[in-house]
Amino acid sequence: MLHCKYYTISTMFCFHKNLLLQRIVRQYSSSKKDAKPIRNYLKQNSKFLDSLRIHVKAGTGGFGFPRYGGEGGKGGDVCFVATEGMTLKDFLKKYPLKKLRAEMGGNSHSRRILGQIGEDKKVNVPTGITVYDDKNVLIGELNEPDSELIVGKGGVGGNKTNGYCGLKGESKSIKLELKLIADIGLVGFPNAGKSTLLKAISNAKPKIASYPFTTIRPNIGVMTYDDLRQISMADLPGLIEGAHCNIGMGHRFLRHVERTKLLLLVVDINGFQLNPKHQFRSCLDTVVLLNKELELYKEELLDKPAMLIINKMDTEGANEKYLEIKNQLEHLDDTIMSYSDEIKPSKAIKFDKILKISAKDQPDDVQRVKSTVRELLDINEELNNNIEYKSLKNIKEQLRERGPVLI
Ligand SMILES: Nc1nc2c(ncn2[C@@H]2O[C@H](COP(=O)(O)OP(=O)(O)O)[C@@H](O)[C@H]2O)c(=O)[nH]1
Ligand SMILES: [Mg+2]
Repeated sequence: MLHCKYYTISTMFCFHKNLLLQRIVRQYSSSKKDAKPIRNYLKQNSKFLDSLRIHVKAGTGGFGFPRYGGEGGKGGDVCFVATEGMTLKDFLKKYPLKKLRAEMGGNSHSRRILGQIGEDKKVNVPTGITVYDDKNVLIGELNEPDSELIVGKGGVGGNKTNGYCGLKGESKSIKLELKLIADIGLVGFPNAGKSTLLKAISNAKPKIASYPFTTIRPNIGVMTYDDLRQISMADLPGLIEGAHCNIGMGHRFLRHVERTKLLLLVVDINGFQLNPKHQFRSCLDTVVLLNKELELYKEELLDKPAMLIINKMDTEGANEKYLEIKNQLEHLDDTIMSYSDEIKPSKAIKFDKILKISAKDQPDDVQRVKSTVRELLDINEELNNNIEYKSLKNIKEQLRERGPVLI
């Protein structure tokens, strides 16, 4: 009887699920015949969008006028303008067809010898966008608000050199990748406790579980201090050994750390093993491997302010394990030398601070992290200001030396 009831409930559930899927498929295949319906549905309904492929077509140059040597107008460019507070979803809402085109240049004719220049298509995009062409070659980055980038060049107008036939504007498919802005980026292998820390320290509600890849999109949390200062922290998931060869989710999310001011590397004192088929890595190994993955993604990341968090110090034997590696962690330059070439980074990351904590159920430890990251951010801000101040002073002094002397 019970079995029968269970059977009915499960078939009903399957039936409803199928109905829902069919409805989604119908809805999205009728709007766009060749589209991938389910993927589109997920894309439009997921909260997070950090990459997008679109097509741009710049304007073709206008025809020249051979009889009078008239030149056609240049075709318009497609140009991105970085805009604060905008998301890729806003972009998609405005351009659902994902096609951008600029105007053609005007033709030259007897009453207007120089053809009119085609109007540029200026398009607002979120600040923090990197643009690649369809072969993944970098076209440019827009990291400053109001900065501009031409992503499709308009064709030259028709003139003597091209037989008075305007050249075609660039027409290509490009990829937009968004880098999030957060003050702090959490970097670590799965299961280290990044989501647990983020949840305990901030207002974020990430998924937590003892299996890899529970977080498949970056989560951002905001930490609020007693004086109401706010600092944001992003959990960048999915990094595993070999990510640089696109294993797992590759470096998909690592690009977000490029825009953070402080890297927070989180490792499990007990080490890490993705699954029984993979090699076990000790805590020290994971630090070296993270160092290597960061370097392989972008060497400059190693120069960012960084802090190391050794997590799960509440587990059995954690303290002994920590004491064993403490010295090696503090002298990472020497430590990496003993690693084989495929693991060894060419440069050791320099930690501004190493903290051992338990992210789970230890509010005091979490508070310690919270106050330390604030201190580190402040110190680095001050250092940067000092550098700017010093270089300004240098320039002023040089000017004074070379400048005109008043008599
Ligand atoms: N014992 C112990 N377990 C922890 C601690 N922090 C996280 N965990 C557990 O480790 C597992 C993975 O944590 P999670 O935060 O999802 O790791 P993430 O993959 O790095 O985001 C979960 O089962 C957590 O409950 C800790 O300080 N001590
Ligand atoms: Mg997680």
